[in-house]
Amino acid sequence: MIKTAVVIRALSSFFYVSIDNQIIECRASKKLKQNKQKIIVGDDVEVDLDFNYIIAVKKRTNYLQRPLIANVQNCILVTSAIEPKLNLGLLDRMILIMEINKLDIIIIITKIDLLSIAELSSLKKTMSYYQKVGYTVIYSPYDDFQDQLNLNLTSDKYVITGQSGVGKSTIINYLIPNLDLQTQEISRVLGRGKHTTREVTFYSYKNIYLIDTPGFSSLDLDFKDNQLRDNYPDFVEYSPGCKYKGCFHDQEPNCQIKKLVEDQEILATRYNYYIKMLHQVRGLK
Ligand SMILES: Nc1nc2c(ncn2[C@@H]2O[C@H](COP(=O)(O)OP(=O)(O)O)[C@@H](O)[C@H]2O)c(=O)[nH]1
Ligand SMILES: [Mg+2]
Ligand SMILES: [Zn+2]
Repeated sequence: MIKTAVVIRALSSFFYVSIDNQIIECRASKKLKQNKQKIIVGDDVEVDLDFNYIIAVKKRTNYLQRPLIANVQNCILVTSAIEPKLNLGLLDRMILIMEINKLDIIIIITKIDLLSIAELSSLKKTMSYYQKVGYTVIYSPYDDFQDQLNLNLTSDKYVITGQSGVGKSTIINYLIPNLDLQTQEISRVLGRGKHTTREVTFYSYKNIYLIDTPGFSSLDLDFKDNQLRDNYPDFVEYSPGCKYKGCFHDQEPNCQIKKLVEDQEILATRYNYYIKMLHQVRGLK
C-alpha cells in the first residue's frame, strides 16, 4: 500500500514519517538513493508501507536552511520580555530571515508576568510598532493566551524559534498538555538557557504541526544588501519617498526612511540594526 506522509524526523539513513497518528520508520528506496534525492524534514513523501520505503518526494514549496526544513509557510518567533532580556536586534534578525523566506510571522512575547506595570506598558508601546508593520503579537502568560494563539494558528506547519530559555517548550506544553516537555531552568550565570533543543522536533497539535527548532542561524549573513533592504516591509512601504530610486537609506541624501526615523515614525532600534547589518553584509563581500 502506498500512502502520502510528512517526514518529521531524519536520522542518518532513517526517516520517520507520520501516517494516521502513527510514526513509522522508513528508508529511502534504492531508486531515490540512485537519484541522489535528498529527503529532509517537512518533505511530503510517498511511502510504500509494505517495505517502509520512501519512494517519492513531492516538489517542495520552499525550505529553510540551518536547520533544514521543507514546506513551511508560518513561524512563531518567541522572545521573552525578561530573562533573557528582550533583544530587539535578535528579533529583527529572526524577522528578516523569515521575511526573506516569505513566511507569515507571529511574535510571542513571554514572561510578561515578571514585568512591572510601567515596563509592560513601555514594552507594548514598542511592540505596537511591529503590529503596525503587520505582525501578530501575542503576550504570554495572559488568560486568553491560548485562545489568541488558536485563533492565529490556521495553516498546517509552524516553526517555533527563539533563543534558548525564552519559553518555547513552555508554550508547546500549554498547547499540548499531555506532552509534558521538559522545560529548562535558566542558568543565571550565563544569562541563557543551559540546554538547547539541538534537533528539529515536530509536535502534532490538532490538525497542524508545531516544529520546535534550535533557532535559525544567519551568522554568516549569506544574503545580499538588496535582499536586506527589500525585506523590511516598513521601509519598503515608504521608500518611494526617498530621492534616489533603490535607496539603501544609509548615506544617501533626502532619504524618507531616515526622516521617518527622526520623526519617530520608524523604530530607531530597527533602523540602527538594519544599518549595522547592511554594513556587515557589504563588508563580507
Ligand atoms: N515567569 C515565567 N516563566 C516562564 C514563562 N515561560 C517560560 N518560563 C520559564 O522559563 C524557563 C525556560 O523555559 P523553556 O520553555 O524551557 O524555554 P525554551 O528553552 O525556549 O524551550 C523555564 O524555567 C520556564 O518555566 C513565562 O511566561 N513566565
Ligand atoms: Mg525547549
Ligand atoms: Zn532611503
